[in-house]
Amino acid sequence: MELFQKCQTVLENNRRGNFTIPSPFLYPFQWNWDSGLIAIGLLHTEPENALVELETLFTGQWENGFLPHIIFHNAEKYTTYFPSADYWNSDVSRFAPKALKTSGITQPAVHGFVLEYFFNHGFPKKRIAKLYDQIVHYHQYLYEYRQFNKTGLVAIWHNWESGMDNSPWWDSVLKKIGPEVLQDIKLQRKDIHEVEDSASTRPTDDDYKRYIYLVNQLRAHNYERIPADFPFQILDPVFNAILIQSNKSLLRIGEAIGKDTSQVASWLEKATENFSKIHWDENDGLFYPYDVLENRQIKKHCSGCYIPIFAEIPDDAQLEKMLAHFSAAEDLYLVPSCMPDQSGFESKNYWRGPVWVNMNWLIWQGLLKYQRHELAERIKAGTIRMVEAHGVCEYFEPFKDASTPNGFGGKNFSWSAALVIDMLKNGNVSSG
Ligand code: 9WN
Repeated sequence: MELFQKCQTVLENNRRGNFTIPSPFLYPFQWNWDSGLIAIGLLHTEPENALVELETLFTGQWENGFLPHIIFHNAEKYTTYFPSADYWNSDVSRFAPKALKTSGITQPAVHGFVLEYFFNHGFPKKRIAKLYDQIVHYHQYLYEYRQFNKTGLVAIWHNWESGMDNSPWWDSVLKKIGPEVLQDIKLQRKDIHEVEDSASTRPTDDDYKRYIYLVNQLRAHNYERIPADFPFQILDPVFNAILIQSNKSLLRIGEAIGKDTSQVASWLEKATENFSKIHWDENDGLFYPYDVLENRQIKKHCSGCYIPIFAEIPDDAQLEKMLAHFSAAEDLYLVPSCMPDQSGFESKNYWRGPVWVNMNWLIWQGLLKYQRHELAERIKAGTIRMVEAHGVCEYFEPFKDASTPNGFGGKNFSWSAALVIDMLKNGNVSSG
């Protein structure tokens, strides 16, 4: 079967009525940034469902604007995921929807820039305007609850909020959560039974204990405010760059459909003024996360360092320095989630080394905006080659000469399918 057709079939099979699951068994519910990215692929193949995908996601929005990272549609039917809807128990929040169960943390705010694709596609103004208001409300939540010192940059409170769950970026932060507060969760984990070779491709039990500790703490605070010493408070350049790009899109859409855009404009102004001050490291020529409690950057070379390119944040000099890192990486599929020379790198383990299609798509799109066609093409061609050779997997080993199977994690993974579709179509979403 041709790759395009294969990807289309993955999306069709993962559809559950009015939304798409990321992957059967492993992720049987609706995930936040997955849905945004999936919608980009659906725009090429079944545009109405792209719009419905986001509309369905926003049925899980809380009254204070918060947008959960999982919406547990049909929670009672699917038991292959931990932590379950009951474990999250969103009912502890006075803001959570009554009719739907959700998680209590969020994920990168991709929805604004996805809405611009919808707008350009020519969907009905009324539906665009409704989503516009919902997305602005979500951003209002982020600035009200998560903004760091009026910088226009927002903090994440859980590594799952980054979407890059066990990235070596979070090692030093999670390590500070001491063993005395951790509970054993080995028997509750489901993910390790859903993938092959989970010991070398999924987070460890020690990692998971800490993820669950953070969930327990956030739940104890009704998923509202955190205490000043809450251990995970990070400004993530991926989360903040994506938020900036979404605000840029909201500004353009808002102006076109007659909304008051002053609030969005002021978020954008502050964030663009402060982004490099917080995240840029001139010596290394990379953007890094910033640990709020430690008051320092987390200097590790990961694919996330490049996502600001997507939001056109680097100036020309910064971009030159960043891209110089790629010239010595001929033996690799770009862009490893963590570079092989970094401590903590593992070639098959999830966000600790493997290449992810969503990160490649974001960097590819960014490079095109800077007219860096050669490198953009190298990343796109490598991505397509990986998926063609190893299947529509969740993540891929970066070494080109690896002898073992190179695709890992969830099989028939939706955003890999959706974003390869967009790459095959060269990002040209046809207008409606
Ligand atoms: C926790 C669904 C999600 C993605 C994340 C990815 C993985 C979940 C998990 O799957 O995380 O949210 O259980 O491992 O890391 O980016 O949104 O595809």
